[in-house]
Amino acid sequence: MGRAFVYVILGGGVAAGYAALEFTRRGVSDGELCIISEEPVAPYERPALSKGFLLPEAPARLPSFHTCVGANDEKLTPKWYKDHGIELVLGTRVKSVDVRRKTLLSSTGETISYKFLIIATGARPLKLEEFGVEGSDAENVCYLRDLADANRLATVIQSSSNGNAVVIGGGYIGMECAASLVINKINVTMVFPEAHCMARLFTPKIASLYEDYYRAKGVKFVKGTVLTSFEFDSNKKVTAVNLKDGSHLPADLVVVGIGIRPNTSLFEGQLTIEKGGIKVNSRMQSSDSSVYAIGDVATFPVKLFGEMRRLEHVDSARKSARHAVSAIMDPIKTGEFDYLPFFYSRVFAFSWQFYGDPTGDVVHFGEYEDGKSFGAYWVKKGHLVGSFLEGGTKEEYETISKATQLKPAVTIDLEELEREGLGFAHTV
Ligand code: FAD
Ligand code: NAD
Ligand code: ISD
Repeated sequence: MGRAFVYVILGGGVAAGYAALEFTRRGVSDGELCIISEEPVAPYERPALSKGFLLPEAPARLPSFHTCVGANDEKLTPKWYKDHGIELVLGTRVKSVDVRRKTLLSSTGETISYKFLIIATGARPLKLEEFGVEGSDAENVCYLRDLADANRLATVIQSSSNGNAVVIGGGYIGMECAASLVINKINVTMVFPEAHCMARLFTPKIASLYEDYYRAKGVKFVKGTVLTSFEFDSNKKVTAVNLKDGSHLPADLVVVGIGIRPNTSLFEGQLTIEKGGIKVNSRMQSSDSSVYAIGDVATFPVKLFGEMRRLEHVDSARKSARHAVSAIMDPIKTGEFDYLPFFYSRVFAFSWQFYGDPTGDVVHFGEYEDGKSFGAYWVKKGHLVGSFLEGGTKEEYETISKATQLKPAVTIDLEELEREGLGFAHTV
């Protein structure tokens, strides 16, 4: 027995929520669209989980951050889906997919068939066990991907006030959670293998500015090493972490953010996989013409750089979702997805945005001394390819975004570019 839909979205995260809104705007009929998600709640803005959700005072809680409030758009509550005739199948894992037959099999044993499938399965956190360290299931070792993880982390934070946290990983989760832990009056030590934080994006100069601020807030950094084992008490709670460099750090709480893997396993052997994600064309269409992929799980052509990329950020999830729906419902009028990669973060009172590709020569500009408004450009083969700005105004962010999208030739020398700073983006 099973149900049949015209459109099925597999996964109920950010991309699914934005796709649903786009479907309704383009006129989907009652009963045509189904979203099936392992999570027990309607799609929400995942970025809130490492920021507002972890605040000690007035923390963000659902329904306040259901999609699509992160893009200042409608808030899609469970009632919204009902009112729009969208079947929201929650708390249900899809166990297998038969792309040839166009069917999904759910964990409840139901077969759901589709005419068009949109894969929006996102990604899962990498586990320490994948690096040979046991202990991820201890009650005070926290990963952060979904609402259940965030609830667990918030509970452990509450019971660790004035205690010690070890944050494993110096990427987005590490930096945002470390800031939230400090705000919760927890002593934080960050451990990561690289020479500085946010190594995938930040230059040493940018990183040192944020690291100095974190240090001033009491955060300690242990760099160039990794965790080798945990120590446990008789209740299997972690009491300390041991590092490869021989250090031993007492811990009431451990947060692990060591990267993600896209959830592609249902499709391996059925669809083309590239760079770890489901390969799609500029219409977000996979190697099977009835199947589309969006968000963290999709590897798509980034026209501006002439390369296939898989991005792990919310803006790309939102925009790839809208584009896929447009390509399905209005194939003639839908052009190529022309996406400018956009990343951002907010920690303490800092707020930065990055557009483009952090490759080539870097030129820093602005006020690094006062730490309030500073930035960097990346110049490759004589063209501006990336722009970073901390503490910008809405207009300034728009300016660097537009300039980077144009990939202009940089005809002045790099010292002059440094002197011109933001002024250069204004002239593009
Ligand atoms: P997800 O939002 O992860 O959704 C995937 C969904 O698929 C989930 O609901 C999952 O349960 C479901 N699913 C997977 N497999 C199955 C299955 N077999 N059956 C049923 N359901 C399934 N990006 C930014 O740009 N800025 C930020 O500030 C930012 N902050 C973040 C903070 C946190 C804590 C996290 C975890 C991520 C953050 N990101 C941020 C990244 C951003 O949230 C992701 O890029 C975005 O969520 C990707 O959307 P998605 O829909 O592809 O995947
Ligand atoms: P990440 O890729 O940003 O960082 C992973 C970090 O893991 C690296 O910086 C490195 O320091 C560390 N690492 C790697 N191997 C390690 C090891 N063996 N031991 C210790 N550390 C190790 O990934 P993340 O921070 O885990 O974030 C997960 C996902 O969530 C990413 O897709 C990220 O884009 C997303 N996210 C984004 C934002 C944002 O855009 N503002 C915020 C939070 C989360
Ligand atoms: O993009 C975002 C972001 O950074 C958040 O915290 O979406 C969420 C929402 O703004 C939460 O309300």
